Amino acid sequence: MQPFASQVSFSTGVIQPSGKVIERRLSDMRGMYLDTAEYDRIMREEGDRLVYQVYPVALPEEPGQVLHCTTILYPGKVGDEYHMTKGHYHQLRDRAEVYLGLAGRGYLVLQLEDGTIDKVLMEPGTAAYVPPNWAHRTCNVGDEPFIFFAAWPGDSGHDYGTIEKLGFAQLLVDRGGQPTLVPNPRYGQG
Ligand code: S6P
Ligand code: ZN
Repeated sequence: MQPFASQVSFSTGVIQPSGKVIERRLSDMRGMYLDTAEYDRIMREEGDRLVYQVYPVALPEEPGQVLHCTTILYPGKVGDEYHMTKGHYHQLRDRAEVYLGLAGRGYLVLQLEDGTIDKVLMEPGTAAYVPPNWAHRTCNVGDEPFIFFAAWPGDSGHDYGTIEKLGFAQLLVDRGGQPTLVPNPRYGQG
């Protein structure tokens, strides 16, 4: 493989050239937001919102590579729960990851498989570390797109199923203007 470079726009999050851009809409996240009545109302009255996009640099997912991409997480809420990514563990649980905040304001929410939760505030310039074994999800707590760059080992793989089934033990919600973690009453119900 030859060395190469990609251009990352810090203001828009667009990477050029990029691989296939991933778009996640509200309909891709059915069951993930706690307030299902509000989810249904938005889908019915406002339509299927774009929640986030991922611009990947095209690379083979194999040992030795360092995969990297940007995520553009649009502002908004479902009820009092902030727009968020689906969240995942890495298939190989001991593969870590680095996030770098480029624009906007968000939280990285992390969880171990025993339900232990932590969160890290991310602003432009914040390099946040996802250690081995932690599931990770980001939430936009601002009024502008929250944009970050991520890099992780090429053989990590993604396990979405565990989070789709069990959820996160705590959810990030707006409590009087303050992003606050609250217990997820549906955690672990499968
Ligand atoms: C990949 C890394 C990020 C996420 C992206 C979208 O390991 O953690 O690039 O893929 O932020 O989140 P998700 O949970 O839908 O993959
Ligand atoms: Zn990841």
